[in-house]
Amino acid sequence: MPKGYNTLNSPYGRKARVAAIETGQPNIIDWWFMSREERAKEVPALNPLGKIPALVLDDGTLIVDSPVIAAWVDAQHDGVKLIPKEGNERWAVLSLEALGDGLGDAAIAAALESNRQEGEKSQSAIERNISKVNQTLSYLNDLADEFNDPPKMGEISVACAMGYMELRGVAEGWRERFGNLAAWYERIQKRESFKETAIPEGY
Ligand SMILES: N[C@@H](CCC(=O)N[C@@H](CS)C(=O)NCC(=O)O)C(=O)O
Repeated sequence: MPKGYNTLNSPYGRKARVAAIETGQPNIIDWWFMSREERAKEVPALNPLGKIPALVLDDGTLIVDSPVIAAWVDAQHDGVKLIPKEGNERWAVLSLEALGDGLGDAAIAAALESNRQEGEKSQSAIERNISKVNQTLSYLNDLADEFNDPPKMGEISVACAMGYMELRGVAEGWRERFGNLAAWYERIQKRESFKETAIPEGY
């Protein structure tokens, strides 16, 4: 069985797990949920970028990063695809997935910078990243009424990034400012795939 390297709080790793559940393949990957120390020790030998998620197939093929792992998961079943095979719908789904990933990047960067010691942290880096988060939330708020239901890979990526954003308290008060998006986010959290992959307390 393919071996997956992951953590319990990664929005990117969660995307791949949600994709597996949404396509009816909950056990297609044998995940190792690593601690931060295990990741630092083990992952660079597989993925030179040292990042999770990473997937190693039975023949040793390495698959990175999360959009490619998600595409691999989607290629393993014959049902309705999370990533449409052709047409403008394909490019719209992949672009929404990329926006979700970028939202996760900005939320992580803001959270990491905020956690640095006083005197070492850059207020301008924090503000730049929070501004990217807010701009993206505003853009998504305008699109939310047209989101796919059931979700495709774009919506999955956005919701996973927002889960991390909430966990770290980036963009406080976003629900009041972006009501459409908040209503959609509440609905998607009720899906089995999101409940099963919720970030545990304490992360
Ligand atoms: N673009 C990558 C981002 C992956 C990523 O940033 N993973 C983080 C965890 S959420 C990581 O492994 N960070 C460790 C590091 O950068 O050393 C993807 O979509 O998979």
